[in-house]
Amino acid sequence: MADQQAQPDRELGPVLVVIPTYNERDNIGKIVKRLHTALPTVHALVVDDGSPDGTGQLADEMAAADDRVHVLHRTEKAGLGAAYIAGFGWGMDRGYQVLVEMDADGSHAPEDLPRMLDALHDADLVIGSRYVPGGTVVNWPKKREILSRGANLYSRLALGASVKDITAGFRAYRTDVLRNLKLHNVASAGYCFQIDLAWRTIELGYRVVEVPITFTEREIGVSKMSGDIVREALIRVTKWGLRRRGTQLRDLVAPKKAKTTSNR
Ligand SMILES: Nc1nc2c(ncn2[C@@H]2O[C@H](COP(=O)(O)OP(=O)(O)OP(=O)(O)O)[C@@H](O)[C@H]2O)c(=O)[nH]1
Ligand SMILES: [Mg+2]
Repeated sequence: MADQQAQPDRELGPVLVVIPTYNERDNIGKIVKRLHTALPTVHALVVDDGSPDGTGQLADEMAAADDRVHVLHRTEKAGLGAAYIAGFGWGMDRGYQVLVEMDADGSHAPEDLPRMLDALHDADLVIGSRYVPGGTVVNWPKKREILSRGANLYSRLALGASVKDITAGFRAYRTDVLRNLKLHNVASAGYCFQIDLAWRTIELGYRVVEVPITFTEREIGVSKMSGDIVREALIRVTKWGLRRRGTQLRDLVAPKKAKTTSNR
């Protein structure tokens, strides 16, 4: 039971760090070790989509040796979003009060997580942000950084959101927030999933706080970023943005008949 084993913070309750993996055999051991050095009592859940390189089996061995490590096996590669939703469901069913998203590739430093959890005392969602003062990106190719900054700017303008790093994948959610985000109708698969969930959280009026982090380009393994993932984000964010504008226009023209704003 989560309540009995993972008590890093009495006020926040038990914390589960969800780590999606696809072919991260050379990274997973190191990242979980760093996590438990930074925060010895949090639990980790590896959500593996049947990695051909044996990441899932290695995670099983880690779980057998350490009660703080858990593994969720899925049969096929179905994208980051689906892996997180499965992991969140696993954590919610077991009573974790905080659910953290963290990559396995070392881009997200577990050493930044204690500060993020501190900030969660006064927030509902904490985003580990590259683009607030103090946030940095290390070793990223210029092209990759331009893509990320461009995606953030476009999303902010389209959605009217003030979050500086809305595509960021290092986050801590209060579980109660996630329960209200209607995760069953999230279809976003790639990093659009991050935009989708952040925007749902903002629209429901929750407190979102950005904490500066150091994001480091992966040193080992292969990125899963692809043209399809970028296209998905572009199409969905444009659609949500247009719908938002439509609702604003309707509110202006016929305020009494206006419906509640919704991005779905
Ligand atoms: N379970 C699962 N994990 C995935 C999938 N795609 C990516 N991941 C994991 O999600 C994390 C982020 O993926 P990356 O390949 O690093 O992609 P990224 O961080 O968006 O892009 P880069 O900046 O290029 O690294 C890593 O831990 C991956 O192993 C997937 O389809 N299923
Ligand atoms: Mg990465």
